[in-house]
Amino acid sequence: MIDSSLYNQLADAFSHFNLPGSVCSIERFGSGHINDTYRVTTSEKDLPGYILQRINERVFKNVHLLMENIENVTNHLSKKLRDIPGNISTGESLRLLLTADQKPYFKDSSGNYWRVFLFVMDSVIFQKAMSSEQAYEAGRAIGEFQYLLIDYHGVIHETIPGFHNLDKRLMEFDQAIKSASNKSIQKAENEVSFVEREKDQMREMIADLKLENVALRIIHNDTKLNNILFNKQGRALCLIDFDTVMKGYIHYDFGDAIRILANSADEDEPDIQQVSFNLDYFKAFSRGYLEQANVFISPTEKKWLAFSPFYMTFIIGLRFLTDYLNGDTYFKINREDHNLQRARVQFRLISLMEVKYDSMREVLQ
Ligand code: ADP
Ligand code: GN1
Ligand code: MG
Repeated sequence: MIDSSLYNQLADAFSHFNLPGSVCSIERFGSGHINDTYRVTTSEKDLPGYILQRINERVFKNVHLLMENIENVTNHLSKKLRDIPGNISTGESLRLLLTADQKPYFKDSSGNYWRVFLFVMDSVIFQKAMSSEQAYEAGRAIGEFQYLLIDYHGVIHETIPGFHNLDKRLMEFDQAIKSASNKSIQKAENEVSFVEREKDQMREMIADLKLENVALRIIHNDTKLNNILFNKQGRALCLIDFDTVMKGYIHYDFGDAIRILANSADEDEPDIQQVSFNLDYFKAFSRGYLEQANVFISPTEKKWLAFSPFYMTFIIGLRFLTDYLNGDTYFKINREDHNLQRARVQFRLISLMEVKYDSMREVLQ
């Protein structure tokens, strides 16, 4: 429930975007781990409503540069989708709305930053994949997103430095171990050992991509399933959550999507016996992705696709574990040990993927 003081704050922030009609409802929306997200409906019944977000400033230190990225990328995508005829795409893209004075965000008197997107009409999201068709659609949407940004030559700021950099994440982890309580270290004993055991083999992918001079591309960097909107017929409409659109290896997007899609359990399932790796969804996703990416992907990039889910699942598991040891300062949590449970699921998934690795490589050959 939203209390009246928060409601007034939200309604006030929203009013600075000068949108038609009067506000009918404001509700918390979605289950992102970072920003505070609300759905706003208005008296304009023909419009699908809006997404109002308070941007997480602890995570995004420079909101101005963050929003410059989002404005540039959303403009580029809309233009491309207008210019490219038919069948490649559903034609949808995330649309950022400007304030009355044409700014991409509003800063209120308490220093909170707000932004508004058009609610994508008739869109739905999923926390978990329900079918191979859906996995295929997710792959297609992510491949298309990367493809549409190939000819983006504008500025892209690094909104979170070293976002998927393993050395940086391991340094943060070492730091967290030093300052963590004995109790949390004890509880996380198995997970801490897992990191120590696996970390060296995780370095190989990036080392080879660097050695082979594989170019960085503009990618999404946070391709979990609930950052993809679908229509009610099951077709992927577009990607959302552009906060981390930055330069990176395409493997980050491929691997992160598999981390969620091919796991039959939730990202934070408390019973790790529920975790299993769905090779059919991996296959379907790969097919959808490569249908788009085949036009730009290089042989070296392709060689590492099958490994990328290991890398990304490890990096994100490591971040959950680090946050747990730090006392949960980064990801939103709903219960005690939530971040530890999230880390456990990731590490369990890695062990299950190890068994399927040969089949994963075969799929991509
Ligand atoms: P976070 O960074 O916290 O994950 P997101 O930008 O991903 O925030 O938004 C949270 C949720 O809000 C999404 O998972 C999705 O359900 C919903 N959402 C965000 N933008 C839109 C949009 N333009 N149209 C419809 N739903 C949206
Ligand atoms: C966060 O914002 P959201 O919930 O889409 C996080 C991702 C993690 C993900 C794990 C900016 O994504 O990096 O992979 O949680 N986003 C940021 O679920 O840190
Ligand atoms: Mg999100």
